[in-house]
Amino acid sequence: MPLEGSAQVVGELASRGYNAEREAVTLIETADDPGETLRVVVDSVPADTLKITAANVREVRESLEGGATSSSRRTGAGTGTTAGATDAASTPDERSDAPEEPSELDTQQPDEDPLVSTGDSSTDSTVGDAAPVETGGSFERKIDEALRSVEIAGDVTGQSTGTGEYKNFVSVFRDRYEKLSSKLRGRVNHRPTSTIESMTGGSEVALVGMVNDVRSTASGHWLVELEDTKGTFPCLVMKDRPLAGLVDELLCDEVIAIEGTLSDDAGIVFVDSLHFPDVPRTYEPSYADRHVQAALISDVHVGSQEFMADEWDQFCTWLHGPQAEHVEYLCIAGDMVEGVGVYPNQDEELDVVDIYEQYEAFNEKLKQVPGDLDIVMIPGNHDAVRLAEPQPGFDDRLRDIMSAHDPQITGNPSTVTLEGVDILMYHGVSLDEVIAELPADKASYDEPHKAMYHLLKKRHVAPQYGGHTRLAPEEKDYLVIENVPDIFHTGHVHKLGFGKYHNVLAINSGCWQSQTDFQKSVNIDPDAGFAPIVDLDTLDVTVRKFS
Ligand code: D5M
Ligand code: FE
Ligand code: ZN
Repeated sequence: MPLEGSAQVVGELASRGYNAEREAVTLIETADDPGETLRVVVDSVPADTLKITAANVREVRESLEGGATSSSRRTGAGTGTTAGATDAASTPDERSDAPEEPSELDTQQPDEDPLVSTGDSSTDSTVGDAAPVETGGSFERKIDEALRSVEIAGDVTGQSTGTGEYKNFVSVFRDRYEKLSSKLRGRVNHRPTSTIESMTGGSEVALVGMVNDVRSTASGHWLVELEDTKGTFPCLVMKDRPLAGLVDELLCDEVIAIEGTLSDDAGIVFVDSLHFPDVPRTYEPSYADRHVQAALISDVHVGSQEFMADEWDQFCTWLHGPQAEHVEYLCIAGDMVEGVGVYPNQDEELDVVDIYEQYEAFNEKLKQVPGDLDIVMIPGNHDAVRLAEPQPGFDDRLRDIMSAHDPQITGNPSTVTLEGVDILMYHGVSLDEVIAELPADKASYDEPHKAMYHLLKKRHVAPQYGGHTRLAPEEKDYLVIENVPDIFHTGHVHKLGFGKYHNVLAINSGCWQSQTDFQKSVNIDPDAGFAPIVDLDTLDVTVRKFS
């Protein structure tokens, strides 16, 4: 088997489910017979091996070729037999530039190598067909793990104290009210509902409350009932006022502020202005200090008959290739597997029926990803964790199964900070609700990022309790967006969309599952096989297409 270049070695190994140390790839590539060397290496490593090491390859080369092997690429017996473009790298100049250190192999990169193209990295909002590396060429990712950082906050895992009792509901809503009202208090001079009741008719008043009910009156005005810790108060939004256009954005249980005039009998407020906790317009996001990228994906749905294995393979081959050399992080926002019993008749479309076997199969897919990526994963509604949000990260048994490349597993939602850039990861079940409740021009499946904007505006990832979204009552409300993230990453609706809201990048990341029968029946046309790639130094997005 001729193997031309490290990209192809990586691809061959990946297709067999292995990752490899860079030096191991180099040692295979420079062997007398790279194909035979790779085959023997793969045959000789223990069955549970995830990553081929340089030592594995050296051992095989010593038995096949005899003598010591060097990790330096264009030296030794292998050089003469490595065909094509890669040999062009062996010019004296490039060799003299190349340090001995094997991890700095990039300096040996031939400029003219046609497969080395990085035209994807800094273009805003680009969608490109990824050119997976199939043959020849070579590249080296400059990886300095010391520059990496991954921090996680807001994770409910291990912190869940809710028992589902009434008092837990009281405390979660109280916490929500506290956190969100504090964001509004500075903007209006509010009074508690109990005080407003005893004020003189005609007074100017302001109120911060949770939306308890929204209904239209017989004459077409809107009655919004707000609740605070002291009681409830009816607020009337006149239909001919410009702010009436905001009423159709309201969801029950979100926290807003209003200012208005008290009626003569002090029984109702006529609303003059309405405020959301919101993200300040002037919000200045943080950026990474160097050019580094994160791939943001979700909804892999391994175990479904519609899981797109070929497209996933292409994505992973691309990740190993030169165009992905700056991709050092992979964030997966839920629905790793298809799960069992999630929706009626789902079993008819299962490829793998056992939930643990689904996670085993997912782990095989994870093995295809380069081993030097940092991976962060949260669960979704198809995953085997409690459905109610906040969802804790996977239990130990599932963590043990999904161990390839040692991913960091955290709850849904969580804030994941990559080199100073805060990414709020949330699976996105509430998006169905936002899209169902809001008018189509404000939120739709075709523009899922606009639905995300509303969650940012409400500073809560799942405001409405008791609908599609199941909420677990905890002592505190993990679903409040306390700090403004730099990136908001969701999935779930299987549609790709991204845009900026007050400088926050909102990305809904599509899926790796083709249309299911249910989706066909309700006209959901999924965006499957896309990988949005974010430059963490600029927050620009490039979408790679593998379908
Ligand atoms: O859901 C993917 C999208 O499809 C999400 O918008 C919900 C919707 N969906 C899919 N199947 C169903 C059923 N059976 N009922 C209602 N809505 C559904 P995901 O949960 O990621 O598969
Ligand atoms: Fe999904
Ligand atoms: Zn989902």
